[in-house]
Amino acid sequence: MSEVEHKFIPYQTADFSEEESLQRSKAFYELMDKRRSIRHFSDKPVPKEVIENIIRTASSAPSGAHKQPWTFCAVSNPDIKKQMREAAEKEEYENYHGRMSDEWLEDLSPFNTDWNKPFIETVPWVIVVFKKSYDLDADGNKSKNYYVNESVGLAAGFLLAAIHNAGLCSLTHTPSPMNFLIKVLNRPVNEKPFLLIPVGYPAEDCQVPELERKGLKDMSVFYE
Ligand code: IYR
Repeated sequence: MSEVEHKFIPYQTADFSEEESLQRSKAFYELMDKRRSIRHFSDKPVPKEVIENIIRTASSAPSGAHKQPWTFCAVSNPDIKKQMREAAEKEEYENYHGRMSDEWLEDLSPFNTDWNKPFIETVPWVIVVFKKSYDLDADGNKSKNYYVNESVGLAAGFLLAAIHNAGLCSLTHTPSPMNFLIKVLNRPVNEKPFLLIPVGYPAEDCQVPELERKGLKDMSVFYE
């Protein structure tokens, strides 16, 4: 056990009334309920500062022992986007031509997806989220991270919410396997790709499948 005294500071939440909490919880639900994954993006630019704020928000997520075991790579460089598109399409071609089961392909049919991923090049920004299985300092010393998948999943959730809150659209894309991203983005050995997230505005003719969300009764249980 360490003998070091660690500093604690006072914490205060916003002091909302019950009525304010009710209104805010409803307004936030209504905002988030409008979020949809899209696959038809415009090439309209998004300022770098917006992306920086979105990434700051993502990195405010809780993580195991506050290790923040993630790296967000924000790519607007056209050559790198082209390399990512080509490598993703190569893997996805194999997925759609034999690697995915018939049941899987059937489950995906409402979404009209295929191996073509032009949006990786169209969008102004692609954010690739990496998880750090362990930390590595400048001298090559390793240190542990904890609950890495849970932590990075939470940060990715914050990221998607921040993207939507800024009036932008995203897709949680997992070209599989994703190891080509390590090479293309020149990431260190302790980082593994977690999600590839195109970020931008929808194309003018963008459509999304008509989906229903589960109601409260079908996805929650209250024990009062
Ligand atoms: N990675 C493929 C297939 C795919 C799989 C699932 I599960 C999805 O929800 C959507 C797509 C692709 O991106 O096309």
